[in-house]
Amino acid sequence: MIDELTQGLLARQATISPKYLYDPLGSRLFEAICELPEYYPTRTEAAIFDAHGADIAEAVGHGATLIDLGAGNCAKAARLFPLLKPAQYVPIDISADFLRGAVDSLQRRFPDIAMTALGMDFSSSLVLPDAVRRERRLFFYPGSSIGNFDPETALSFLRRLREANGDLLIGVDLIKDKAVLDAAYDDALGVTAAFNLNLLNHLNALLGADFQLREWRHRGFFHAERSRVEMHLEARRDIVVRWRGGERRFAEGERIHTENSYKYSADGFCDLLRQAGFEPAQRWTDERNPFLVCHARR
Ligand code: AVJ
Repeated sequence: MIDELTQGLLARQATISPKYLYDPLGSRLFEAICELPEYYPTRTEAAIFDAHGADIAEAVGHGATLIDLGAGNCAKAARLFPLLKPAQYVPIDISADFLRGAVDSLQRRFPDIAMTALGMDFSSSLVLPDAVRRERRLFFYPGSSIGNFDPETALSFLRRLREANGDLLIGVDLIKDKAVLDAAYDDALGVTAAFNLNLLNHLNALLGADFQLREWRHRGFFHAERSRVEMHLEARRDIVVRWRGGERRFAEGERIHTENSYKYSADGFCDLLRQAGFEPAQRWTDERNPFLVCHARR
């Protein structure tokens, strides 16, 4: 992890993986983002689950082992429990402590569902312990988190899910107006800015770095040709950052690339699922704020 971070900071285009946005404060800031008027994905996806819950439950069936990738506060999956009636719930998140707090209270609310919380980074490898039943696996990957991978990496990730013997219920954000996307990733209240800047706090803690947050500015915008939203942190002036074992100079205006959030067309994403060996069996969308929920069979 330390190597990954320092290499990223020293690269000509400095880059830090978005998974480092999620320290305990970052996870809470992300929860706040989901409540912003400009950030439509969470709300739109929830509306799709509400409108088509019965269909989704019929497609998925009861008694599955629901494996929640990037579960966070587990709220999305919990809302589906009454419909899907899973036999086992396996939330996975890189923010392990945050996850445990959420699962403890969830287990009290749903004592009949066997729960196994896993604090791990599933993006690099997906080794599930024996406690996770092999039959009837359903990977749940909502919120367009798949958009953090570039399409090639998304493809190999999807292949890995398929090889892990699961069907898939996935939510994917779709291409839409630039103005809507720009506002969603650079909101008026500045919560997304705080979320992005907090990455520097996390780096200070992980690396013993001396980032001063006031010297950096949030950038978040849609790049239509690349079909993705990009987030960057931009130096407000010439800065030298030091950490245990290294340093780097950033010129005024120079950026650290912190996130990509790819936006797909519904057909384009279903093609990707097919390339990964999945059969996209059913899809549900919201026309007003284009967003796709898809059930794919292995
Ligand atoms: C959690 C990756 C789906 O890309 O929309 C929200 C993260 N970044 N605002 C997204 C995020 C800035 C989010 N994902």
